[in-house]
Amino acid sequence: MSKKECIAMLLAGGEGRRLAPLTSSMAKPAVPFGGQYRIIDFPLSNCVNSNIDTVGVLTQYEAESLHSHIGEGEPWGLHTKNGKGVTLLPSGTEGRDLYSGTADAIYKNIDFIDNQNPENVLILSGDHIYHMDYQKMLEYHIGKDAKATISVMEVPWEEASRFGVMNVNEALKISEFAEKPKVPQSNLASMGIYLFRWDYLKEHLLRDAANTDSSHDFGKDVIPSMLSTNDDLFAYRFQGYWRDVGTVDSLWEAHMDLLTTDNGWKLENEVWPMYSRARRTKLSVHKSRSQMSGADCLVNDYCTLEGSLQRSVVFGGVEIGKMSVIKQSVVMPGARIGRGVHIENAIIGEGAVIKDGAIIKGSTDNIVVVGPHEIVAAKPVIRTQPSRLLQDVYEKT
Ligand code: ADQ
Ligand code: ADP
Repeated sequence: MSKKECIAMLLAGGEGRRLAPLTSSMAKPAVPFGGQYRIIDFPLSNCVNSNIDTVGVLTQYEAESLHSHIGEGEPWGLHTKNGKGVTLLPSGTEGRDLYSGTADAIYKNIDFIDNQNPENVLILSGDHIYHMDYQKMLEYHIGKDAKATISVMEVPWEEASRFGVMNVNEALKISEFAEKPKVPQSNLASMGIYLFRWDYLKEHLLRDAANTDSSHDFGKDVIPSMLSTNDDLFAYRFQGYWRDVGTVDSLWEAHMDLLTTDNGWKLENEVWPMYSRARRTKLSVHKSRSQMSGADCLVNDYCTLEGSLQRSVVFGGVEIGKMSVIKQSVVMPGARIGRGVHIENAIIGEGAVIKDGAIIKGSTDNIVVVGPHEIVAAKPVIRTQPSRLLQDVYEKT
């Protein structure tokens, strides 16, 4: 096969424990986002808009939830043909053993990558909300003659310990890197988006695989090993909105970010279209939006809304009964909310059923989650803790 300039490998196999119970039956990248998408639609749409036509998706945990969403890649125009398009690469099949870490997942797909014959490989995460032109990063990477380029952003100091952080010189060459340090010495954070020259990465993956002390993770093992010989790794400063939605609070905050224009972030825009597989949600008549406080809410057309909404995001197929009040919350596809329900600072999972009169109340620093298909009892119950700690209070479907 002729040489390709760049292909993408999308890591989508992590368990997403910190998003529990939303990830009880689906992989983190399959979690709904933004009224009509799934998280993985972001990196996939970015690939399409950046003219990256070959994408491998590495799945492991609850792989089926992603396989059914991605299918043959038609919604993204990434049909698998002539060696292009999207290819699902589940662990545990076709000679691939279970992936033990992010670098191991790529290592176990060396043959796939070799068959594509790429000059560069872009490694992406399946749990980020952002619009990014990867071609610009590629131009930068080539311009710097870098062996590897890591996309970076400054993050608030108090959050820096959640990320890989680094020190760079004036030319943005990386001198030090620490994965999730307890006491960070820098707030320049890795976005977990890496661009490598393939021959260089392959050599390091082989070396890492042979190292029995390694956890086979990019941030913990491979990047530090590359820097130990002072190789040319560069930071690429990304300008724009980006959020890692790996935790319940960050997922909720990223939804609230959709409801304001202050941050310059516009999910729907003509320059950077979003693609997704349309769900065949039950088409229900949209009865009334009169009680909805306009710009403060994002509401999918295919829902029945009889209660009132404030600063909330509502997906397709949702039903909200009379006299119900939903504030600062996210209601995922197909959730059914009865009458006289009060929901505040919460995420209601896909297909959950909230019976008449229930009260679900979190706070902005303690978002309550109702898991997918969970039933919250008719009797009024006040939830002030995440459901993952109080699941026994409820009936499960
Ligand atoms: P984390 O976000 O903690 O840190 P990690 O949990 O390693 O990253 O997951 C990255 C991606 O890989 C996720 O999309 C996950 O689903 C997937 N993944 C995890 N394990 C996998 C496996 N075994 N097989 C396939 N896919 C897998 C990383 C970096 C930090 C950086 C942050 C930015 O390590 O340095 O700051 O991303 O969010
Ligand atoms: P969370 O941190 O919410 O549990 P992640 O998917 O980010 O979710 O995974 C947590 C940690 O476990 C990460 O460091 C990741 O690399 C690791 N991990 C995820 N899946 C696997 C796996 N199948 N095998 C080994 N480690 C994994």
